[in-house]
Amino acid sequence: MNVLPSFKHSLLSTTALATALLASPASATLLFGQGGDIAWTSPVLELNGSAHAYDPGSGMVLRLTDNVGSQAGTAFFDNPYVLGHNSDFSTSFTFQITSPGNPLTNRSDGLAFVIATSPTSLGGGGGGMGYGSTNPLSPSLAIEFDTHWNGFDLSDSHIGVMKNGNETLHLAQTNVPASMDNGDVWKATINYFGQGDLLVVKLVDLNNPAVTASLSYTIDIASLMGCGAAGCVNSYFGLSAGTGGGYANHDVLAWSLAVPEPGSLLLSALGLGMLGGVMRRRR
Ligand SMILES: [Ca+2]
Ligand SMILES: [Ca+2]
Repeated sequence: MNVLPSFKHSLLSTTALATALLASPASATLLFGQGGDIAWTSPVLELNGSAHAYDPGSGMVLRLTDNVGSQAGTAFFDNPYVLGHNSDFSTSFTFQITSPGNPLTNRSDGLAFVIATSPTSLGGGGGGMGYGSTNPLSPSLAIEFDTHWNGFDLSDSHIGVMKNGNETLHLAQTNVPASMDNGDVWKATINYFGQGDLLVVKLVDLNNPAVTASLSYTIDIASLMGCGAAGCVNSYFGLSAGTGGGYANHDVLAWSLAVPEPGSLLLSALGLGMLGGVMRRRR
């Protein structure tokens, strides 16, 4: 494997850092899309189904679906992570859902942050939003930002915590006091604290910051994702969206992903070309 000199340096210093901070694992923050180091066209992102990089005139976005019916799209970061029982992660992304289909009550269906076991995972569209429906991802965790009321939903604008690609079963959910497909830029922030199994989700309409929603839920993600006596399986972080009878453009503008340092070591082992850029911040 070719390893660039800067890689060697980063790998060595990262190894030293990881050794020094065993009691307090460091993390690295990856920044995709607008304002970040990694373009939506980068080969480290696996784009599946209807997902594609697109410039609507305001800069490149990750367009998970166009505003046509019956779409499903996912985008996963290609680096595998082993989510152990004490693993933390933190992620945030800005999204914009535009041109919802007419009539407006047929807007659909929303998008999700997804943890799955393959970077090529692609669920069905409609209410499954690219993580569930006709091809449920299992095991998986999805945090959905749902813009369409189905019979099993709380409302036509809610956040849900979902597992194993089952869009009908909300482990936790909360209303969002505005339509997420209003064309505004929204920011979702998801933090997970492995030691207490605590998942915290926050959402704000950046064009109208008084509009917020949040929820917290206790869930053992490591066990959900197959971490048991025989060890743990690889997990991948991604985003998904779907359309059904109704539709909209589902765009992600920027995505930040703070992951444990060992994942970054694996990233360097994979020989991916921007380690120096992505290892820009540690905590
Ligand atoms: Ca729905
Ligand atoms: Ca839902």
